Amino acid sequence: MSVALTPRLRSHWLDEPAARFRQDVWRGLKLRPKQIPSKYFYDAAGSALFDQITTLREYYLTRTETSIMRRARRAMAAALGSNVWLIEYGSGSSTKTRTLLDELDAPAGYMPVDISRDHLRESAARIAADDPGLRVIPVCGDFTRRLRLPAEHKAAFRRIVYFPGSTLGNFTPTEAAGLLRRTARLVGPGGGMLLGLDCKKAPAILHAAYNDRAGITAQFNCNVLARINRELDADFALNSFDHYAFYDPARGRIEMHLVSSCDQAVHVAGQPFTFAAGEPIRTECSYKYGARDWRALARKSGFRIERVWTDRRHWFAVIYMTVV
Ligand code: SAH
Ligand code: AVI
Repeated sequence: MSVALTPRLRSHWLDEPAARFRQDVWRGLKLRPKQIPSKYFYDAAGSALFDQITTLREYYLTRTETSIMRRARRAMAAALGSNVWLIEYGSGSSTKTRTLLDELDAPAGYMPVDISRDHLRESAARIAADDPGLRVIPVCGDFTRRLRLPAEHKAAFRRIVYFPGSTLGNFTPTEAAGLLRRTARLVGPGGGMLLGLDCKKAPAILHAAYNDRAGITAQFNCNVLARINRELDADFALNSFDHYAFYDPARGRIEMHLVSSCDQAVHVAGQPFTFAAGEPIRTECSYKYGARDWRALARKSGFRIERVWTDRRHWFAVIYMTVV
């Protein structure tokens, strides 16, 4: 369905049906360990909480990536070239994109893709208002599914997928390779991808980033249960699940859980689920990358790495790759 927001802002809403949300939650709560897909964090409240996380002292990711983007913006724009369509996965507030768009030579258009409908609507409207000459086509949908993107980008000289924030880290290595292979097909020969990835580093720094003192990450984590209560007629007792996040150096990933503090039963859309005291629901994995990991990923998915920009401490990397 297409909805006109402003005369220039034609939007595509490929909404996730409530039935799929219910199926995914039912299926996940039957697994051992129980799981909820991390994409369900992002309703309006979840996106607002994520934006708060990006400002936390402990959450160095956004600050570090932003500084890389600011410092390297000219070199990035030169590498991407003129007249490109910029397609962004998981665009959120599109803050870092602004830096890139301001520097690009005559971009053909900007297509932010995000699952969080209201947040996307506001961010896209802001970008369009800031740059009245830019064609902006927001697409609300799940980029892990076979999205049929609006055809406008096909006429462009070159397509670039921008995927910042280390959101790729929220997928297993197999899922990440699949997503990148589909991206290579989408942008085609001559197309490219600009990918932001959080790097492996001292476990204590990673641990602190997902266990902030103000408890905002805990609120972000618990919001998924509040969302399930709101949208799926469920009865999670929110104060009987505790935020628990840790870094597993062997797997190179943060795991985020909600741990039941007592024996209890919960109903989700009429289905009962039991929890033992101490039983976790895994809500997110956040993989951290080293140079060897991203080289292997690019090789497997049909991309050639052209440039890598990083910060002084090598905490975060922004990688430009083109289709081989
Ligand atoms: N790119 C922003 C936001 C990162 S948060 C930044 O770097 O700060 C992750 C974003 O991806 C959220 O806006 C969330 O709504 C979106 N997202 C997560 N999984 C998604 C999926 N499967 N399909 C589409 N959007 C998704
Ligand atoms: C969006 N994504 C990369 C964030 C991350 O760091 O994995 C989500 C997040 N989870 C907890 N804090 C932030």
